[in-house]
Amino acid sequence: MKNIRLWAVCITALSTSLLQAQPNLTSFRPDGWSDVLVTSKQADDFFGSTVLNADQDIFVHFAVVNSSDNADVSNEFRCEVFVDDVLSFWVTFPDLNRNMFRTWINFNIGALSPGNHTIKLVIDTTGVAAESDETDNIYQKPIAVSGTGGGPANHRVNIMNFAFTPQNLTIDVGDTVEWVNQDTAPHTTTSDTGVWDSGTLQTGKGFQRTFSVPGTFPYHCEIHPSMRATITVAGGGGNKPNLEPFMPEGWADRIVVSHEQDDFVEETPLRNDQDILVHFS
Ligand SMILES: [Cu+2]
Repeated sequence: MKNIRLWAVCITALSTSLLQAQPNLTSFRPDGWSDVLVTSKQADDFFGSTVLNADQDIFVHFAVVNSSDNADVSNEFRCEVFVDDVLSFWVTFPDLNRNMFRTWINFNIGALSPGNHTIKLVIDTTGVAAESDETDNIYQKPIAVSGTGGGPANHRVNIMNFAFTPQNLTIDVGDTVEWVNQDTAPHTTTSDTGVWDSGTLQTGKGFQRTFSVPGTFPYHCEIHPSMRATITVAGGGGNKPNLEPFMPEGWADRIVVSHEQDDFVEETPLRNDQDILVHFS
């Protein structure tokens, strides 16, 4: 009798523990990624940036893990990505075993308007998996998109393989440069002339600086002095076209008013009894 009772207790304990074995889906940062959800200006860039340009497409990458070590998700489940609370795209994963993760990369959400935006990942939107924790299925990430039309631009310098890439970068006054350390070793970006110093940047960390003065700015890594590079800041609109009024030879001014056709020598004062012709260049 005692034995039977003991078995009953064991079976009850076993079934309770089986019932408690639940999967848990949540967002996940794979090795080498800067976050669980990454936005980038280029495909296959999993460090990405939260500072993006309005004239460039934006790529979204995210990863989902089943953090349970005793239960699988064996059904297909759906994840949705929202931009400013509007559904942008959704993905269906076939299943997800315990302690495994899946990624979805290089989804092009197009360009966004200048200003601040929020990218939101919602995991298992249809509630397929009964999870041990249903409160960790949403991840939100703020991003900033800067304007176009000759306005300031953002540039990226990757620190990888003990080098700054690109090594020589030319930008315009007002533009911002973001350095991101993609090496396993720590680095710095330090101006040779004391204009800026990022301090030590560990793997995945970045540093930003806006350049408001034209000139050539050599810099280096304090930890590895052989790492050298240059930012060249061109004067206001130096490499952009510039339209302005112009005075051709033989003209009296950039705008000429006259009473006769092909008369580019100004007549003043003009008379009110004749048509007035306007010429400009
Ligand atoms: Cu270094």
